[in-house]
Amino acid sequence: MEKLFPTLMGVDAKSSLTVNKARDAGKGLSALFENICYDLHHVDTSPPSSAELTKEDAFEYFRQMSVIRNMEKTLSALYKEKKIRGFCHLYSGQEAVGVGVHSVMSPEDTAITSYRCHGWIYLLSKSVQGVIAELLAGTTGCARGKGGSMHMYAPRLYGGNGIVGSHIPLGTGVAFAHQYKNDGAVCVTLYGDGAANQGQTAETFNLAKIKSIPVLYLIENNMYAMGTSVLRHCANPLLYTRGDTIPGMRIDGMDIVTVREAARFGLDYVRSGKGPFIVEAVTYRYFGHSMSDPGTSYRSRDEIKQVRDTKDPIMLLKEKILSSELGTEEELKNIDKDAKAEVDKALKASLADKEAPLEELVCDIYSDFKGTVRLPAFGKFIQHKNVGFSKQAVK
Ligand SMILES: Cc1ncc(C[n+]2csc(CCOP(=O)(O)OP(=O)(O)O)c2C)c(N)n1
Ligand SMILES: [Mg+2]
Repeated sequence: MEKLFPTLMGVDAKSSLTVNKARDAGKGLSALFENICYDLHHVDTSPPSSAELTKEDAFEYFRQMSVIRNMEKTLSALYKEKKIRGFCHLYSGQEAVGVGVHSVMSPEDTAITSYRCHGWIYLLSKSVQGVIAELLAGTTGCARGKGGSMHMYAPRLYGGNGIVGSHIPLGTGVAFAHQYKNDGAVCVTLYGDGAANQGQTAETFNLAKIKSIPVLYLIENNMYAMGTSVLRHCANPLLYTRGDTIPGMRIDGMDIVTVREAARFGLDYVRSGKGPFIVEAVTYRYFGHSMSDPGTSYRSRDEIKQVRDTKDPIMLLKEKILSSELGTEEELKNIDKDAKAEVDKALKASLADKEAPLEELVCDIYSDFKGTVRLPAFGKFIQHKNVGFSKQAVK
């Protein structure tokens, strides 16, 4: 681990930002952070080396990351109690990527990701119940209990996709629709280090570049594809260079200020009409690949502990807030307490939820279809309806 993280980062394993004391220039408290590091590939203008962080934003990022962390802890416990069946891929450790990227997306931008989607669903739906109830197969889940961990949806989020790499062309297609409609939006297409090796990724890059499609490829390089480390599965582990002529950058994905600035830079580039851009965020997953993987046969407990102790994204933001005096320990404790309460409330409501009736199996297959759908196993025709999200799944 000591070698893996810095090797991948190209920067020091410790968060290297310089912290300045917070001040109020009339618009509320904010602090300046300097020395943001990026590894660049075909990027011709320099991304910002410093960034201002307001107290309001810092607290909101801290809250969102705490909600996701607590939500995933709850899901892990539910899985162990056998209340969640099937797949369950947790996002813990990667929170700075989701929260940082989401914070700079425009309201009309879209996103698509792999099965490791719980954090992203929460960010775009603002509902913890939408995630927990989905895993418990309840109707207030974000796919009304029919999708489970891998097939979750939220407004402007096109899944939750189970086949590795399959959503990279899909996200590029969503972006192509933005271009076709000329609506100014970008599709943030997230994928893992393993998916970077899929053949369809290379094909998609070619089309995206040649057509200047407004897509931001956001690689969540958590260093492993199931049990295989990125240095073992990639002939070229510099994933941000693998778009060839597509510009890219690699960043510390555990540092939310860096993630936010990189995503903002990438989104601006894409929005200006220049075509696709790649951001590789180097991050880490704390749990195994899925809940059925203990996650310790191909990496040591020491490695996980070392990341938790030195690179945890929530801890790094907390340190920034405290050392810049943007906030106090007490304030952060209260935010975390509220985050836990939000998750507990969603858990209670989700446990009280019910499964959808059989007829709902054929709902929401089409966007607008008034006919019937045959359910072969039951030998019946059932009226197709659009039911959509429950009000608890989207806030
Ligand atoms: C086409 C395909 N091949 C193999 C699998 C089995 N599989 C599921 S996840 C995974 C690893 C993907 O790793 P990565 O892209 O790094 O994402 P992460 O799980 O680390 O978020 C594999 C090989 C699959 N789902 N789809
Ligand atoms: Mg991975």
